[in-house]
Amino acid sequence: RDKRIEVNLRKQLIPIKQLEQSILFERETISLAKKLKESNTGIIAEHKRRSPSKQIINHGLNGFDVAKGYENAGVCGMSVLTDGKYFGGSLDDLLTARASCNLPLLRKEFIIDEYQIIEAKAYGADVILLIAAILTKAEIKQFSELAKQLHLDVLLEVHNEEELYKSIMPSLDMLGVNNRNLKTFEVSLETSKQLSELIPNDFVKVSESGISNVEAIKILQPYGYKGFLIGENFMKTDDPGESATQFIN
Ligand code: IGP
Repeated sequence: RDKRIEVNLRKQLIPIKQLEQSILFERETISLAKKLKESNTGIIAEHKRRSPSKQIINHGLNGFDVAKGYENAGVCGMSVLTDGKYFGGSLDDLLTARASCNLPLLRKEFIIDEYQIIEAKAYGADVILLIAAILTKAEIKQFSELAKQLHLDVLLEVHNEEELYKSIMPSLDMLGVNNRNLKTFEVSLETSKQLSELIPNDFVKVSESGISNVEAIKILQPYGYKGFLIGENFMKTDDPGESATQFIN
């Protein structure tokens, strides 16, 4: 398959057998979905160096401090961008987060291959992201079922109704509505509002992107959202943990 070749060309891959024997692969994972259900604030704080829309977001914050700061702030989970090309992230960033805190960690990546899911677990992730816009229904099923076998939570991301209808299946834990239009990069909380009633209640609803103040959360909670994924708003400051605190108290 073309996609697989693409992944293989990117770097020298560690054999799957070796990943499966790693210490972190044996680690008992923590459920982000469960934490969100039990929380009143539901913040998932992201480690994000740069983005296609904003270029540089921060100038080299220390990853240990970021993860510890988020944990001390009382967030429910942390998202770590591991994509290098568009976001300047790496698997090292995931390992650094894993070494610094006990939060459930989401591997934020464009997952197009089973290998990346096994890799996620071997590098300390608890949750994977699947993006409906780049996957077929069959792939979403295959990848989410593998994740469940590995005791990883699955966050499925949608932008519109079609993607949502295509994706609804029992092997997902959380449904994330991305407020950022992938073509124009514009963000609008209206997307979360409009799609909320179409998401069955068995899934934890997460609103993603463009959340820049507590008011946005107060607006979205009545629509059933329990999780709020926030990156830039925290990472653009000198102390992301401190910035997250303001969203929790
Ligand atoms: C965070 P923001 O606007 O708070 O920085 O957004 C997160 O939602 C965003 O980084 C994101 C993303 C993605 C990045 C959501 N879905 C998919 C890469 C791939």
